[in-house]
Amino acid sequence: MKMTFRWFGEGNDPISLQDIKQIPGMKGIVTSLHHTTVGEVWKYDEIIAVKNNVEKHGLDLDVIESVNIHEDIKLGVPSRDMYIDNYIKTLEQLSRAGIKTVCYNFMPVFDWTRSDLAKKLQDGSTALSYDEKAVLKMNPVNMFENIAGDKDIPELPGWEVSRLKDKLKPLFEQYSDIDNEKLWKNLEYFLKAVIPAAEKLDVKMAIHPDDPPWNIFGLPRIITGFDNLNRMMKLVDNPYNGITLCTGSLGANPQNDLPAAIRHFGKMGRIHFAHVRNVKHTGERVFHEAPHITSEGSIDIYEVIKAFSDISYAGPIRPDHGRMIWGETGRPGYGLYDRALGSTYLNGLWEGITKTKC
Ligand code: DNO
Repeated sequence: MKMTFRWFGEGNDPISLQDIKQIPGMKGIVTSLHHTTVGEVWKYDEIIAVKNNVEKHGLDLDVIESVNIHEDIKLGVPSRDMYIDNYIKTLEQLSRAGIKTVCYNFMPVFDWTRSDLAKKLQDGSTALSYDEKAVLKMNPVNMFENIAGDKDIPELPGWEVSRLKDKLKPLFEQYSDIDNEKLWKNLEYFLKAVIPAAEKLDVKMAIHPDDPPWNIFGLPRIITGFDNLNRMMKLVDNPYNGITLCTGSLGANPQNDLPAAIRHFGKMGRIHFAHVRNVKHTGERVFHEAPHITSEGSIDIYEVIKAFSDISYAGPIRPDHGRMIWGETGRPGYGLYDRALGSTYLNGLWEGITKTKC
């Protein structure tokens, strides 16, 4: 496996590439053109400028997370064809720049959803948390304000709050007609158009599981577990139609057997990217994000890395959300310190497991 770190770009992330390079064992960067608007075609010059900057710091630009999907594609309205064309054009530019893995998700309206972005844990650190009862009490139209509370929190990745702000109400109305099966149809339409192009361009598509992996606010969510991941892969049975194996998102549902999923999809050659983090379940659909180490959460991270080692996973992996520790402030889930600790722990597990294998 190749250790990578998510970075939000120059001027958009308080963490520098140099900070990231100083994390022992860190090899690559996962980023996006965060200033672009969903649906537009990315410019080659802008992609290459980011790539050069990353490489200048001794790191590789391994994955784009994410090239987001326009809501019209998820809704299946006629303008989707134009947005799908644009999507393919963006993949062409990425391929031309030598970037060969793209992470994306197919969640309607909201990306990852939490009830609190800074839940105080016993040791004084703060973590992202989810409590279904609290979420259900929220008005989704004011979702961001609800979870940010009085905290001065920058925009969340994937949320595009400013773009969506005035559109949430009409969007919810449009989605009132879309149930899980219709969303499947719209995903199929997208994949049938995009995967053959991705194959030609040698760009691996890695869908990210829904977080949390169940419907919220009456919006459908379909990338939720083993059977649905299998169904997604069968829609277009092509190795370029793969997944981001995210232990935190899938692991929010204790029914999801992560090591089994890693072995199964890994043997099929469909895991193109991995996010590894721990969550602590404290009730039914109640959890908070925990330090990566197995003893602190509900997911056995040793077993997760063992499964990756069993499939000889050689792709990019990154620590995922960290807590805020040691007084750090910044993007919820994306501070430097706890993610750096997470990455060295994951590398340590990998070294231990692979060296003791005969
Ligand atoms: C949250 C991330 C997600 C992820 C997207 C992929 O921290 O895991 O925002 O990047 O769902 O498209």
